[in-house]
Amino acid sequence: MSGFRYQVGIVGRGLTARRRLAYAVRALLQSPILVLEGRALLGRSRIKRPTSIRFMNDLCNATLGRGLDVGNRVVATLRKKATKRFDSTMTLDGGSRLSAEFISPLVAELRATGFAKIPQFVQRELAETLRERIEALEGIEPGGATYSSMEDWMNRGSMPRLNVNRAGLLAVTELSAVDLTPLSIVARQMLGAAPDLLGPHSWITRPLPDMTEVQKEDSAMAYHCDSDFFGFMKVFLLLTEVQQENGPFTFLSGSHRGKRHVQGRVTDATLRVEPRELCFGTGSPGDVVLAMTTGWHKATPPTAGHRTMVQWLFSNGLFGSATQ
Ligand SMILES: O=C(O)CCC(=O)C(=O)O
Repeated sequence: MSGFRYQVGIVGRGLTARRRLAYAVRALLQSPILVLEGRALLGRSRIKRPTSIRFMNDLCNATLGRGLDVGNRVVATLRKKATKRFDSTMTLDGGSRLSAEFISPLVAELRATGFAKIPQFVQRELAETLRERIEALEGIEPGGATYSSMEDWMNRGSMPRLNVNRAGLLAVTELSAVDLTPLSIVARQMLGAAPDLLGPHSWITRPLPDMTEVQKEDSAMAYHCDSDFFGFMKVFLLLTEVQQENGPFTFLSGSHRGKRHVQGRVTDATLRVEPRELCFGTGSPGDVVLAMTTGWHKATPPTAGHRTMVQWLFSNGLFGSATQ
């Protein structure tokens, strides 16, 4: 894959053949967890053992990501019945968001680049209401400091990211007005299986002068690849105007298909990405960004304003991350 120069750039971060072998051995030793967490694997319950995610990371590191792709196909086969049930309840409806004309181009774009946008998936008015409600909620910085609202964080906070309190978020009744059905059909096509829905989560990002590499890493503003589940797709709903200066979600086009690893986060210089290879989650309140975040991605460090988003995740089974 000649376009993936950045793979050369990351050699030397420790993923030598010997390190990969060590990850493979540890993954093998942990593999009984697949049976112990069989119900989660099939999407019938949440995981009970938090070490599941370590197994996923080890597998991903050992196989440069390919193990997740193979695992996804195996899980899809095991979940055939659930997928049949899902397919029988979803009827494509010509001319609407549930039509093949809406779904197919999105799936094609996601397969090719790992990234797609849907303008005005949610009406602007609803997005603005959601923003108002969410920015008034309590939140927590990656370091653990808590704030009563976005305004409080803006005045006293020390990090560029605030995670909105989940209990508060679940009480935002307007969120249930967001119909995710068309996105679940896209996810079904991308994952090859009936999707499980996780979320919502929400966070706010803002500029911080002289941000350190550690602050960037802790705030998802350094490149990384996710390995939450064998197969998954993330959905981001923009609630603010997001232009380049507001720190859009950034995705390295096509990197969901390439070799990758999950060992930590890397700087822009280490990854050696050309600007033309990047897709940006810019847009307006109500726009949706879809991304296969097994590929390289981050939030661009913002220089102006702030960005508020809601995220959902569609997974193939529930083995892996303990995320709600
Ligand atoms: O906030 C962002 O744009 C990045 C989010 C991210 O890295 C993730 O959801 O894995």
